[in-house]
Amino acid sequence: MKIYDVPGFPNPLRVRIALAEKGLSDQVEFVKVDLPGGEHKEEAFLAKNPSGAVPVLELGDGLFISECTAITEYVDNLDGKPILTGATPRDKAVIHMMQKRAETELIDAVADYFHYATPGLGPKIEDGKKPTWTGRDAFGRKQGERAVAGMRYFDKVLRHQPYVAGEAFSMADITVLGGLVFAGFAKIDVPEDCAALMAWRQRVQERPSVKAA
Ligand SMILES: N[C@@H](CCC(=O)N[C@@H](CS)C(=O)NCC(=O)O)C(=O)O
Repeated sequence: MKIYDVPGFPNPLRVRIALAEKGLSDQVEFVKVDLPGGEHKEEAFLAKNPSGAVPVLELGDGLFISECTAITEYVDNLDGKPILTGATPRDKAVIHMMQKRAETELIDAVADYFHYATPGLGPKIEDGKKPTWTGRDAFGRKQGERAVAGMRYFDKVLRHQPYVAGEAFSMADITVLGGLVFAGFAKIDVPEDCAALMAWRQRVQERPSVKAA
């Protein structure tokens, strides 16, 4: 397996944590993509992922899989013993629901703030995005507020259960952690009163998979 990504970036981190949780990191060849240089917007990369984003998984038969959730589903089910995406219909549904909330209300909202309300990845990349849209800064700032509301939502969830989707660490936790890492990158602070969220972050950061990623 090959993964096209950038070490340290928030979405690539999600897949790297999943691989480490599954003990698969050393079975992957990582290929670094030059994001600030715009390599992900060139034809050769768009042929792998038309969305022009990392990470992308390449399988031995030449199939390319993008989206962290799809890649995580794949690596989690390779051995027939899923530990991150749910083993029962109920667990699968709850994890899917919570991870989607983590994408929409946190990591994607932070990404929009980063790309539209800050210099983001620099003019070479950002100026190509929605160039005629005059309200992009205001939209970006609104998405920053949405991300903070997302943090408050997950704080509330974590006051009553140890992990985002319930009793066990899952893909939903990985997505929330990716969201908080991206928020740090974009300089969006976690509100000081989100004690449960901060305690959870401290705990998950101690996991060997997170330290290794
Ligand atoms: N929904 C995608 C998000 C991927 C994504 O946005 N990755 C960022 C890196 S953290 C990227 O490639 N950004 C490039 C850009 O926005 O131009 C996933 O789950 O893989």
